[in-house]
Amino acid sequence: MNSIRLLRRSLSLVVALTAPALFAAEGKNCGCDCCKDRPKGVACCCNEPAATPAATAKADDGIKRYPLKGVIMSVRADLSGLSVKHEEIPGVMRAMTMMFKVDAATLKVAQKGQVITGLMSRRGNEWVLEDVKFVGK
Ligand SMILES: [Cu+2]
Repeated sequence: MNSIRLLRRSLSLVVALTAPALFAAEGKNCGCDCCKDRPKGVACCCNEPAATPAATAKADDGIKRYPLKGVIMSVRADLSGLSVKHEEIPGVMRAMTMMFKVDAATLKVAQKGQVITGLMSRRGNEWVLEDVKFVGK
């Protein structure tokens, strides 16, 4: 009985290790951890492209990015930036209000008072905020 259980366990381990790749090729739900909560027949998540290929590429560019949370104090379209009152970034920056360059899409939807998270990095003498997410008011 125990040996059967052991055999089943090691079998499922082998399946768990090999199935994602196999099923990924077929585009089927393989039952691996990431597929667990999905209905059967849904393409395996192992087969999906990375959620943010751009972010991955960015992470390889050698620029250090730090997660930040803050509140938009003003939207400065004239500077392509946001004035953000951000929390302390331990070891990097105390809590303060400062300007961040953001992309046009972010600038367009940003509003004063919004709580945001993002990744800040230094570019020359400017600070840039990327992957801006609006998390509340
Ligand atoms: Cu700062």
